Amino acid sequence: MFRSALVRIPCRNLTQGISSEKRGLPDYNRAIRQHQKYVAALERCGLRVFVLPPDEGYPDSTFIEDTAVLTPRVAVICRPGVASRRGEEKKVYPVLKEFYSSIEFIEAPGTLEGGDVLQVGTRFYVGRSGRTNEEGLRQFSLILQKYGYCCIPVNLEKMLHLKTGVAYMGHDNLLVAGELRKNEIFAGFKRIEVDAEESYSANSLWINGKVLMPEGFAKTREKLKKAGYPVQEVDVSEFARLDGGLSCLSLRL
Ligand code: CIR
Repeated sequence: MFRSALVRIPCRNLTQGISSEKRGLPDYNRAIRQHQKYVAALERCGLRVFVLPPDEGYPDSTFIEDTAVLTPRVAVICRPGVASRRGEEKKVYPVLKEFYSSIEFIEAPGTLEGGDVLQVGTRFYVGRSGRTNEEGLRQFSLILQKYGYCCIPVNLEKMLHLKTGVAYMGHDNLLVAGELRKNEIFAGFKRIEVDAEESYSANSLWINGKVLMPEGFAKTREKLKKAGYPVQEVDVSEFARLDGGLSCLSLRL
């Protein structure tokens, strides 16, 4: 059961954010409107949403999920794998101190981004990606052990983050796309496979029995409805231009 979420309002410098594909620049005003609707959707899932102010020093700072990993027992402050984002995590720390008595840190030269971490009960699947390195994985694994959790690394070939292509939907159900669809690591789950042309929709969120998914992916929506999930769609087109999905826009706790 999630009770709260942290989000950060997009900054005007959003247009300078990192983008691997040529999807065009995000429109700031549209991004602000979409972000407000995203917050409202989280609230409809029963969450109290804490809204942090925009941070012009970090164009990608609205993708707050990458700065920390929140678990019921401990918060882990990440260390971003890309220089332009390093420091975002320091701005989140004082806020998390209000919620957590146990906070741990990923230290240099380790890197870990929250988008690479998928929690399933006491197991944490962690993407070995362009953003999360071996040392980050090693440190994170030790932290998890200390709190009675376990770490399962997942090799990524093309995806930015692990959760770019997989979401846990509860009840042993996984929504999976692309290179992760046939990954043996997820063999024990019931897999809801996302069609190649809708792969962006694998980054959905299961919150208190409801699913938030990006708008415009009819096949995935039908598959989720068929599996019995109440689905809410949210338009996040401006964040997709910067390789960001639904999950990256919040930290849930
Ligand atoms: C970045 O490249 O870091 C941002 N433009 C997008 C981050 C997306 N975060 C996520 O998937 N967890």
